[in-house]
Amino acid sequence: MTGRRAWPRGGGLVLGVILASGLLSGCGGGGPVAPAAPATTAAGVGKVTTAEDGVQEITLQTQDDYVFTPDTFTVDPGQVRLTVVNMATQLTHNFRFTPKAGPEEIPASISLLAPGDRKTIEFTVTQPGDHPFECSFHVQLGQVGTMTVRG
Ligand SMILES: [Cu+2]
Repeated sequence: MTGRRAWPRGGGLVLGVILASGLLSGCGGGGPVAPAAPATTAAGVGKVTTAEDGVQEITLQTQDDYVFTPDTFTVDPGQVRLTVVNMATQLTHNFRFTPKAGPEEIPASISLLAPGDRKTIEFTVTQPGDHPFECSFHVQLGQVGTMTVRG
């Protein structure tokens, strides 16, 4: 229960790995989506770290498809600072916690994230469990994810 030491930021080697293996096996039909595979991963994407002020930080990436990278991550109860970077050249996305889907209401959201934008929100979580999130524009196309809060 003691405060944990702030981890140094950066270190930036991250997960090209999850991108390497096929993204969505269940993606039947394969619509004619933009050919741009997410060859570029923004720095710091995908890893939960603790900032110097003690707040947990996570950066997600979107691009010219309908996937959050990563689409799952885990935090401890407490404050979270979440950034979404949109590496797309075409698609605008957004970010919200799916209404009435998780164990608690998290009103923080990013209403619009144009190509090239990055935005950061902060919120506090108290309830352990799975907190589903989505891009409301593309939820029908499967652009969803899950933030797990540890018990
Ligand atoms: Cu989207």
